[in-house]
Amino acid sequence: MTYPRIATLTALVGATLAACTASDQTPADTALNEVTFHANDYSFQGPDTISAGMTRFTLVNDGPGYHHIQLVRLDSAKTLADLETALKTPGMPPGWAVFMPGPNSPDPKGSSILTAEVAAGNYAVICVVDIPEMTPYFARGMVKGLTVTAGTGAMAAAPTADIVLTMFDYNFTLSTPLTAGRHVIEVVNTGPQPHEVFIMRLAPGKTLDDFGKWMATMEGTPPGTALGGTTFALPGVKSWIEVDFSPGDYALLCFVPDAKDGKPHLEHGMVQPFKIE
Ligand SMILES: [Cu+2]
Repeated sequence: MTYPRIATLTALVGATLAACTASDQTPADTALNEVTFHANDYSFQGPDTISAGMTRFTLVNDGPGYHHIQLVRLDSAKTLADLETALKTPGMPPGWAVFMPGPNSPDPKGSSILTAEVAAGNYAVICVVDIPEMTPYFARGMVKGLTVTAGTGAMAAAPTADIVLTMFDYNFTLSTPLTAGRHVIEVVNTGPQPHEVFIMRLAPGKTLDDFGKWMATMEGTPPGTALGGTTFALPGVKSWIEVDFSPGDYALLCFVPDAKDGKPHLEHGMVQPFKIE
């Protein structure tokens, strides 16, 4: 089947990105940073400045659309305006725009949580979701600046995960099967391409095909529930997501456009159905 795009980087088809440099060891806050952003059609509300370090992002989706957070570190003294200009150009993104994962989309009126290491620098918080009109929401105003200042000490420890989810070309593997209840999942991209994970739970009797068709219009009752995940992560990057699972049929999906043919990775096999008993 052909899926419409969601959470893709339409402007970045064919991109190959420089290796992540998020681990620049700037001084960080020793406590876990807690940061909340709200998203709606079409803007973000949240802090303008945070401290560097291990940061737990809570994304509250005020809806009505799907929204997520893609962090983009702006190196070389580039600005939000420079990024907005660059994103209008198809093809390889400039090397100064370093894409880092944030919480992927929950359902409207839902929330999703992701923890990641954030280095000092100037960032953009953007939403790349583009359904149903296929215009990425960052082009409609979902771009917010975020200044990350150097902290004062060693960085807080990463969350303790009970499962590791590995993303690679082209699938996902789990260190142990997921079970009902709340899990802290370490998500790592072993590449070579960038990947994301979007977690969805299908409504009873509904299929992924139903979900793909619904995304084309987003009209009527959705055939499933979005449970977050991570947005676009470069090879080598880790993040930690917190997800509650109840019994049902689920899938892990990657919509990142392929470097070779531009098709979403799920069309290359990056779709992993699973069941929670
Ligand atoms: Cu992928």
